[in-house]
Amino acid sequence: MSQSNDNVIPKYLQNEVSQECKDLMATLPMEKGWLASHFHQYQGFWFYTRQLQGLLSCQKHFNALNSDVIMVTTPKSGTTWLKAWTFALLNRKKYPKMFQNHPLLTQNPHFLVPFLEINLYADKDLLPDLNSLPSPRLFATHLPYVSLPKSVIDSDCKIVYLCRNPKDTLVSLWLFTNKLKLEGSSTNSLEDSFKKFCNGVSLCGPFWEHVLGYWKKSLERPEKIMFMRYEEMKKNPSIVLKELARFIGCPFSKEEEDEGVVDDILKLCSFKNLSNLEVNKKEKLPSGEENMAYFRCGEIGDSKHYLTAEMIEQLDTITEEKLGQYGFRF
Ligand code: PAP
Repeated sequence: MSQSNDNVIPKYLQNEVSQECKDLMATLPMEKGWLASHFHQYQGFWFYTRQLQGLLSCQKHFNALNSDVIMVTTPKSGTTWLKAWTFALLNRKKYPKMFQNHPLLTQNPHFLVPFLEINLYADKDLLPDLNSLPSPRLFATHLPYVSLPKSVIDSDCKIVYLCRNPKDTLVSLWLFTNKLKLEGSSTNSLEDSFKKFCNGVSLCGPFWEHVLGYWKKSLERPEKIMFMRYEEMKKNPSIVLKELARFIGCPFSKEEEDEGVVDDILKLCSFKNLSNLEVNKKEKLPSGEENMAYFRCGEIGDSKHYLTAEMIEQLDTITEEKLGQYGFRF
């Protein structure tokens, strides 16, 4: 059922959303978001208002080049870490002295690798000029496979997909959104967030469909999509980093390996190093989030300190039901 624009968009965003987007939103199912007041369901997935505006704009205007690298992540799966890894890999010739003048020492990875729909295409009146960016261009997105701009699918650009087990993803998302809430506003209870997550109503959720979309495509087109898991990055960092380097077309040479470049990148991008930098302790992103909100504990299984045994069982059951039949397990 169509609703009036007054109800489907928060008042303060009325001028920031195009008429086309407003008209579309009036036809979409809506829910209350975790942080934003409005969540819209489009192409089967949930987005906040500004993000949907950016999604429509990048679907229409973004032209992927064959040389582009597009990082896709489910929110809270290690995006910040993967951005750091990929940026460090692609720029290692430019900044050989990694611990002296590397941009990752003074800028947050989210600043160095922008999101398509959240940063570059978020302004309804302004399209980014991406032609002058050095090649290979590096972009990020949280979009599900069905919502990717057509040129990303049709071109030979590389897609690197990262996800994380749903228990840690949920807890990380719940704590993150509560942290970003304005002082004085009420926080989300774990019970409510858990229910929403299980029902698929989470940022770019349903989580399981997001994972499944890329899992299936990565099996069909392994040369196009590299499928990664946070847990593997934690357990076998140097193996995964080397695989990633090969996949995006900048494999490590024997000399580099002998010189310790793999270890240097891992050290530069480690939780310990990044979270202790002044920039990540004290500064904010242009969009207003404190950089430190992206670094909490960075461990596998920390969710067990928050979730009840019943919650864990329910999440495991949903995961097995939805993904097990496709040979996918966390
Ligand atoms: P985003 O989707 O909002 O960009 P994202 O970076 O994907 O967030 O997720 C943040 C998680 O990655 C946090 O997990 P936690 O809440 O369970 O602790 C954060 O701590 C973790 N993280 C950030 N940087 C690193 C890193 N260098 N190494 C390992 N984990 C990291």
